[in-house]
Amino acid sequence: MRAYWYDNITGDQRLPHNSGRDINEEELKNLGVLYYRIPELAGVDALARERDYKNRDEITVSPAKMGDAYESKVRMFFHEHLHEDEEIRYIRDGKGYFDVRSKGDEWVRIQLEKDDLIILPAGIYHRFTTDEDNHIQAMRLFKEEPKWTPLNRSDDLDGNEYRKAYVAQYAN
Ligand code: KMT
Ligand code: NI
Repeated sequence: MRAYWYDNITGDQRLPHNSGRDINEEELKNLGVLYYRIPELAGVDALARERDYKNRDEITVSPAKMGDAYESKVRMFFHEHLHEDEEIRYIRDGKGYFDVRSKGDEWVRIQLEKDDLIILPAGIYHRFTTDEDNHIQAMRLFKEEPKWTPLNRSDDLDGNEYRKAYVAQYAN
């Protein structure tokens, strides 16, 4: 895992976009984002049990797996959105970037690779992209079934109870 301020330069989302200014784990924690390195699946099972997760799936994002749908999927994941539930992403292979919004509404880019696990709190605005290698395999863990849906950023979401709870706890 490596985290840094996004450089905001227009162009390919799959490039590193590293401004050169790093962010540490403590700063991620202040945004409600938790990071763990977990080499064994048993460790993930324990964490999931502790935090009361009930569902999981595995996704491979690559042209080999997705064919013609790959490019549109990558664009879709990169739309800024939130979820009404905390979510875990556990990387099994390949690499990718999760971008999360800072308190000041800037992008923080988090590079994840195999054995990296991230917990995103409910209500945080974020987006995802593969990198130039165009391959990631990830386990996605969900607390509940009905809340998996991404809600794209909009002013309407300012009144969303999960967004409000996130802002109250982390973003003011
Ligand atoms: C998300 O919530 O944005 C995602 O799950 C992206 C795909 S996981 C590699
Ligand atoms: Ni998401």
